[in-house]
This record gives sequence, structure tokens and C-alpha cells, in this order.
Amino acid sequence: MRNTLTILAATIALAALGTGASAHSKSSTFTPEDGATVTDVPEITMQFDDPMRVISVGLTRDGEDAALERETGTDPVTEFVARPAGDLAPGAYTVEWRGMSADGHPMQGSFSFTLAQ
Ligand SMILES: [Cu+2]
Repeated sequence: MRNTLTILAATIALAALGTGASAHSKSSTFTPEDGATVTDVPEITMQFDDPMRVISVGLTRDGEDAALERETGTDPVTEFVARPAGDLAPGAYTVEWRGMSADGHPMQGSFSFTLAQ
């Protein structure tokens, strides 16, 4: 499974200058899994190896916005939970998020899954 956790490009230059000594979250696990085909999406979870303050998260279906309700607030967490608002239609979904890592680095990532009939 490819790791879609990435650090924003603008901060890479800072890290190269040696200012990014402390660690930020380097791995994440998603539910549904990236690339999975599922028949039900009761919730969307993101697990991080270091606490992440998830600032924004969005769900799209075939490029159109789909409503998502956050269960987790904006405190730093190692597990973030959100739920689809209402029933989801079958289709190709993408979750995109932005957050702030424990070391202050802005992070972003995305993952995709297919909801089958
Ligand atoms: Cu960092």
C-alpha cells in the first residue's frame, strides 16, 4: 500500500536548513484502506504514529463534495474519526485532509476507496 502521507512542499526547505529536528508523524493508516473496495462506510478513520491536529478533512465522490461529519475535534490525536452524513451512493471516493503535526509542521494527505453497490 502506498503511503500518501506527505509534508507540504514549503516546509521541506526549512527541514533542509536543519530547523526540523523533531519528529513528525511519518505513517498513517486509513479506514477504509487506500485503494479498497467496500460495501459499507460506517466511519472514516485515520491513525497517525504521532499526534496530528487535523485542521480540515473533505470527502468527494467522483469529484463532487460529499458531506462528512467530524467526530474528532481539533485537538491533536493519534486516531481521527469522521462519519459520512447520511447514506453514501456507490462511487469512487477520495478523502483529503490537512493537519498540523506535533512538531508544528503542516501536513496533508489523501486516500481513496470505492463504494460498491
Ligand atoms: Cu516535522
